[in-house]
Amino acid sequence: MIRLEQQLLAGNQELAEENRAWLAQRDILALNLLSSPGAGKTTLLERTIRDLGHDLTIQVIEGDQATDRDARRIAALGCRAVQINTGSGCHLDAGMVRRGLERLDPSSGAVVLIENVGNLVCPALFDLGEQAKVVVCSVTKGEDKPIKYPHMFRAASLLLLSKIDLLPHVDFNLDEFRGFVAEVNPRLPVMPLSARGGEGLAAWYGWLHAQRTHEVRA
Ligand SMILES: Nc1nc2c(ncn2[C@@H]2O[C@H](COP(=O)(O)OP(=O)(O)O)[C@@H](O)[C@H]2O)c(=O)[nH]1
Ligand SMILES: [Mg+2]
Repeated sequence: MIRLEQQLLAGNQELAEENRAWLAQRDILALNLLSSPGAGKTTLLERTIRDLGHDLTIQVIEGDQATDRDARRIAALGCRAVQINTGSGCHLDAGMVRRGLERLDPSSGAVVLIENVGNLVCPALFDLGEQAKVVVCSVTKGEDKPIKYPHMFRAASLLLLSKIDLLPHVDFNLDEFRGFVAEVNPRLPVMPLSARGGEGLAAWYGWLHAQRTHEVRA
């Protein structure tokens, strides 16, 4: 079992490096968005496209086990999007993303946002060739997810704490959450935000622009 898993991950890593080179040649920034189901990834993508779409060419790869609902939500904004369905699979892998990129055919200089299958476990293991993993955690899910699913929080470069407009209505202790994050990954920045009300979005947009600049210079 362990050898099979090692072979699988080594094969994925090779494809991920090919994706990374392919993206770099085209000067494309790709980010991998991860969360449990329903944390608000697609809503955040919609809002980001509405707010930054005039400035950045944003294109999207959507991953779900079934349906093209999310890709249709993105396409409704006039943004290019492709849906990947994983069937019984619980994560996107680099081969799926390569085929997704071929279908998407992103423009040079674009930002490709990849919404992974909703799952805090398996997607952490699979490099897709992205520049960075962004984990989204919602205030409705409790403070303890970072210590329960530490691999995801160690693999991520940024944590977006979503739905903070709901803080007055849920039992969620922000200080305790920050403490749990620091326990598993002290270098992980935490940005609380609401895609609904707009609070905190400026920090996320600033981070996105900084990644873009870094990618261009790299
Ligand atoms: N109150 C509130 N609800 C949100 C926010 N973002 C998303 N939602 C809701 O959360 C649910 C799941 O959102 P969705 O974007 O589909 O999550 P995904 O599965 O991570 O893509 C939907 O009912 C959204 O309307 C937010 O900032 N505030
Ligand atoms: Mg979604």
